[in-house]
Amino acid sequence: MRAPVCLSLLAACSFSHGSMPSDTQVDGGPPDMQPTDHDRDGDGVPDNSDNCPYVFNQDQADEDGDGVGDVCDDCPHISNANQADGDNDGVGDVCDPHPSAAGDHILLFLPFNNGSEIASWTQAGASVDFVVTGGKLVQQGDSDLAIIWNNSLAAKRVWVTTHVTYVSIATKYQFNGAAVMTEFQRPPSFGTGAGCGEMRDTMLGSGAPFYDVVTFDGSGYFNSSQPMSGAQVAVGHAQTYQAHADSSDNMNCTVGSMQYAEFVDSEPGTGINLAVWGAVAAFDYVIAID
Ligand SMILES: [Ca+2]
Ligand SMILES: [Ca+2]
Ligand SMILES: [Ca+2]
Ligand SMILES: [Ca+2]
Repeated sequence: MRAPVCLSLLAACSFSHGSMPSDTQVDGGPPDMQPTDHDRDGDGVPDNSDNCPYVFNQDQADEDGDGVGDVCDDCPHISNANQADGDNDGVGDVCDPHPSAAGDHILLFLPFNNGSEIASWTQAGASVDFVVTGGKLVQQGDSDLAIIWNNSLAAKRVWVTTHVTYVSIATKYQFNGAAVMTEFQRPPSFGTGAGCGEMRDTMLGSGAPFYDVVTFDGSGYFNSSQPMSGAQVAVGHAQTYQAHADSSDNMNCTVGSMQYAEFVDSEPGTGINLAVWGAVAAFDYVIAID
């Protein structure tokens, strides 16, 4: 019975040869190398759906939702899908402190998606309870003073930007507010430093003004800057703070559209500081550009 079967197969093969497509034509021979198959950074996400096809980022985190992943976004905190960068220094035009002069770079960007981002940060103050949750860094404690900082960065000349939302206000304290700071020193126990943010002083009475640059030393806070307008420390209030100290020790503070500069006796190397007073505040991110 074997011979007829073999003959039949041979006949079939002979008949089809030349009229059917070759094996290579049918299945492409070697594995197809279509764009959908590429994963140049090896993070398991194919290039055509990878928001950073050249940088390993399994989590595909995209803080500003512009379709460009955090690790390859030239302004990871501001939506800029076109990634325009006029001076080609890697910092996008919309967040470049010097958009027409190359030389800036992103020193640090923390989107607060993972607790490991603050593992090396040091906390100070009473009842401090900073946690990373829901993509934010939240100071949850009912604290009169809470400081968090990272001493690994010489932040004096760095442009530090954060976005904060007030979750609740602890009315039992005189001061309520939050700030990003380019200096903080301890001791003395209360600390000394200067920050850019907003503060409400309840001792100033009803309709109290709000201040941007905040300075403090071992004995108290000093709201030595200008009153705020159109902004207030209140539940739900959200604002962007940017602090930068120049070579003359002027701290330049931007709160929303307001800008203010004040002399501070700043010391380099004291790291990036985020502070909250008498409030529960949530920080979306912190970015440092120098
Ligand atoms: Ca990939
Ligand atoms: Ca992005
Ligand atoms: Ca962006
Ligand atoms: Ca640039």
